[in-house]
Amino acid sequence: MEKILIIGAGGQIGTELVLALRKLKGKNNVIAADIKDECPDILSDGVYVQMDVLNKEFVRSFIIDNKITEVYLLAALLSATAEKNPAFAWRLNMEGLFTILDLAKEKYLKKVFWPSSIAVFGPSTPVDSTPQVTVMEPSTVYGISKLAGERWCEYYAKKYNVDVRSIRYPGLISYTSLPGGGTTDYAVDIFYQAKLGNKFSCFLKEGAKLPMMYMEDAIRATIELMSSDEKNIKIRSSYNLAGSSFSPKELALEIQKIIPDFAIEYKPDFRQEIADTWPNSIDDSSAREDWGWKERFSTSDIVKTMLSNVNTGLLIN
Ligand code: AKB
Repeated sequence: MEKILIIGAGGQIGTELVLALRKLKGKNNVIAADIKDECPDILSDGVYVQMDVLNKEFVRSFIIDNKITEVYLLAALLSATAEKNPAFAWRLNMEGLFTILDLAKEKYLKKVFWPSSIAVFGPSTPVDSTPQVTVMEPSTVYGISKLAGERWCEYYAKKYNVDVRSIRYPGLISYTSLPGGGTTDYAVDIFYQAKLGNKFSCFLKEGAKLPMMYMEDAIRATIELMSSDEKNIKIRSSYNLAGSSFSPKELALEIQKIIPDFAIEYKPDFRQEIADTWPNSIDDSSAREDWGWKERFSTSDIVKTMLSNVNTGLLIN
């Protein structure tokens, strides 16, 4: 029987992954863990544990004592926050990964999911249809930690037969919980401001085109990757994954099809420098061939779904 632990369950991906996995595997088989003392209301139908991923002894004993078989390790600092606190970002993004990979190496865990990001690419990477295997010279702390993590995942898989699986997530767009600390977060904030009837001040330039994906697609991809037969998983660093790609201007034009008065201004800050080093679009043919990935949400689907579902009350809580 699978017993799943999701670390970083209160974040943008974690929240939706817990909900989806509880639906699929039963709520008693999916434990949510996060640094926050209080369980987020939305996850209160199942077990919640306060967990600091840097408390190695606690993480180890929790996993061993509760006979956890599968871990999704989502706790991390994202690109913009990591630039403000590089030493802590490196520690947080790497140490937790080693704790979990070691537990898998010692056979306490059967399977591990660890998220990578398009941030592994850098200014010398080809920007259009970025291939799975290409030049990777990330220039952000977050990107460096994700690239190092990818190399370690592959190393543990090859040397110690650890079943670790990973996706290089693009910017993720969702309405259930707010993102925090990312360069792609503008593409979520924009919907709240549009819904409130406010002019949106964008921290990226109008032409900053980046790979993006609707959360439902990202969660489905994660679950499909994790449930695919082990023999299909040929890449143990991390899979490229594409949904749609758009710039702030293209997104604003899509929103204006539904809210014609929507206004946007561009005030690029330090996050534009991060975006400048990331691809415009991603070639995800390996994920398609190996485990059958196919996205469902186009940019216009994302816009329609977000505008009908964002709850501006979330901004206050
Ligand atoms: C970020 O912007 O830092 C993240 C990412 C692309 O990994 N959303």
